[in-house]
Amino acid sequence: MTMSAIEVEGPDQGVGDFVLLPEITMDGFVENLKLRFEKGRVYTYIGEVVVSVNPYRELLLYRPEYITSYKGCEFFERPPHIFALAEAAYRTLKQQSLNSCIVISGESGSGKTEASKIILRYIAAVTNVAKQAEIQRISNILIQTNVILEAFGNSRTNRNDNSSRFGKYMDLNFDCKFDPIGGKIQHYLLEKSRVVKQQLGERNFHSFYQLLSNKKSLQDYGLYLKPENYYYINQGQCCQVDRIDDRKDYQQVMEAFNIVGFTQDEISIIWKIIAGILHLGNLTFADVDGEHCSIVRTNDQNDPLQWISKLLECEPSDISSALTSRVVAARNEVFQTRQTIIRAHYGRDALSKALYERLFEWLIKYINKTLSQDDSKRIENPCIIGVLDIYGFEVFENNSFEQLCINYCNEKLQQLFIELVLKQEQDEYESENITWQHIDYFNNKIICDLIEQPRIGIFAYLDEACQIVGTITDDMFLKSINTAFKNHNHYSSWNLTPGDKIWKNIDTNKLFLVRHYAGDVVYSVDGFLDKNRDTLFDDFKRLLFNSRNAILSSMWPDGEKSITAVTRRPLTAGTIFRNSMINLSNLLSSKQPFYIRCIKPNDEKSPNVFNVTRIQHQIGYLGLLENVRVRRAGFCHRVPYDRFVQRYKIIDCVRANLHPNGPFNKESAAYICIELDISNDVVYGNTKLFIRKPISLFQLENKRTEGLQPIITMLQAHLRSWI
Ligand code: AD9
Ligand code: MG
Repeated sequence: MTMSAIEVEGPDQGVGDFVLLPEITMDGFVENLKLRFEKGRVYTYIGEVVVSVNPYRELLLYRPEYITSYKGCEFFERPPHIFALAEAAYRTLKQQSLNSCIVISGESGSGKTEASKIILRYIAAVTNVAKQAEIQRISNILIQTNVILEAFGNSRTNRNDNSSRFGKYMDLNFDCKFDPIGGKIQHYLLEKSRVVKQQLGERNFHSFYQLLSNKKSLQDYGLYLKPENYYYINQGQCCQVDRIDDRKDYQQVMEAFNIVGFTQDEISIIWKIIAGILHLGNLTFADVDGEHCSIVRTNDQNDPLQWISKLLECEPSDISSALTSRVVAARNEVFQTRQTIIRAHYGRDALSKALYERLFEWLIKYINKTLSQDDSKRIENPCIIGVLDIYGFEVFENNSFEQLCINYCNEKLQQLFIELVLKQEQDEYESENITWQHIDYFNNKIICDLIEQPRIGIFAYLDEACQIVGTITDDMFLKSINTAFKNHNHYSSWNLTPGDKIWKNIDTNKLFLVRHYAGDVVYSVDGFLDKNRDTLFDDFKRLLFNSRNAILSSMWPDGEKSITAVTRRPLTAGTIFRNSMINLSNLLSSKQPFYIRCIKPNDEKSPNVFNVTRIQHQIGYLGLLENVRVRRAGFCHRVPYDRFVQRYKIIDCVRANLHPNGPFNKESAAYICIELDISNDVVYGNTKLFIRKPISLFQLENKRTEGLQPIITMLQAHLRSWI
């Protein structure tokens, strides 16, 4: 393949930028997207925003020759591609010394995580010029960290076989020569409830199945049963998934551990914790007298308690008492209370979730240490490209606290998109001294407020319920928000139809609905208070801090404190998440943003289905039509003078007003516009030329193609002779 074959994008491929559509209608938008999707052109621009449709098949678009072809190019000089956006972010850093961020949004399964990996690979490849060894090390670690984090933070859901169950923001740091020198990963709310519970058709985190696929080591972990026999991974009834090769993935994770630099001891305890959790799931309790319970022992090679003790390096008696009793301190007195069987099961699940969460946090901390800059060469203010890959908007049969957080997070990103895209346009028109006309579109701030506002948002009501001493229940919390938001346009209590108390196997007395920007979601309030409080009994913290395994013990430093020490009430999960989202918004708005808007073409994960209704819905809620309109409201295209003249000089060179070597300035641009008779449709800004109507851009492009046609024909003939 030659470069020319990569560059050529003919008229039958649809328009590469939606602003070039003759009319902005939903039908026209969808038709163009479909045409391009069918031709394997999954990227299309709206100005500098990349719209990406998940191809659900391997495309040849990411091969090294493509990387070379986009390297050093301006956004509009090549057919639309995610590489062009990565290049633009990198060039912003190099040419304008501005930190940039790439925000990838779209619903679950639309291709965000894949996009983030493609970007990472591109940046690793184009920056890999000098200082090979160190750059290679950093790039490699960055790429390998994804393998590890996906194994431990992703899972199969009913929407996506590899769904991110945590949010990830990655800072890539560059030195003054713009070579990568390190990075940092920030994570957001891991969906830890999945460790103990999965809906039908869904799996636990990949790591569990990967461990079980490695038959060689199962004896070391006492994992003699078939995967279907472990309670923590069998509830979804889909331990095996056609499109997932757990065994191969296990090998890759092991390789990644080695590349990132984990020691044998560290790798060993990671898998021991995973195995320990599997055993915990199979540990059951027997009722003693209605108030007390004891652990059921099997006295065979599968006895869970024996294996938990061996793997976590804790005494069986300590594990047993942490699970079946509670040590409480009151007025400097310490006493032990016994747990009921229900409380013991609850405690077991809480312990498993916490073990997994702490392991995940430890992995991130470890990776960050490896990615951090070498102290001897530390740069105070490195240049940064941030990449945000977060869980997409999702609606399941049963939606709980986690879905509210995930969907709220998507609301925040949508709001940021609205503010930044609008702001950018305004700023640009202002700095270029141009007047423009405002376009209205739906602002989802009202939904963000509904959820996040201090004192009067859903999270605030939830916190209030959690703080009340005494037995306040999920239902009471529901009542309070039903009253508070009864007149809110984006909230509704679930209206019961008499005789229809059960809906999709969910108790309808526990439901509320939020009208999100991307659609209505019915949440079940069941477990909200518990998940928000997120308390973990000190007994477990002490148990694991006292593990003989130093690495595991280091994950539980808070287990060291004395039983009688008074601690402040920790922040709730909802408040921590809300604060982290507000910080994330501020962080992103302090950088030059680049957007990728991902679209899921169908729910069957098929490369051949273009579901128009589903796609229209996504175009609608992502605000893409409005995006095009805003982009075209004033001007459909803007370009620095030098770039404009470079691209279109061929039009005027024929008349020899312009010399091929410039000058590439405002005057030369004016020559071209006069030549094409589009002067009335352009405005000359301080540094850029602004074009009002797409037709003028068409004209420019057509004339350019006419000028280039002889060259393209020659190249194509050359290519044919090659093949
Ligand atoms: V979620 O919000 O984490 O549930 P994502 O991240 O938006 O979701 P993901 O990137 O995981 O979706 O993509 C889903 C699947 O689509 C992948 O596992 C691939 O099988 C497929 N995919 C996505 N993008 C591409 C691509 N550029 N080329 C080929 C792709 N396949
Ligand atoms: Mg993802």
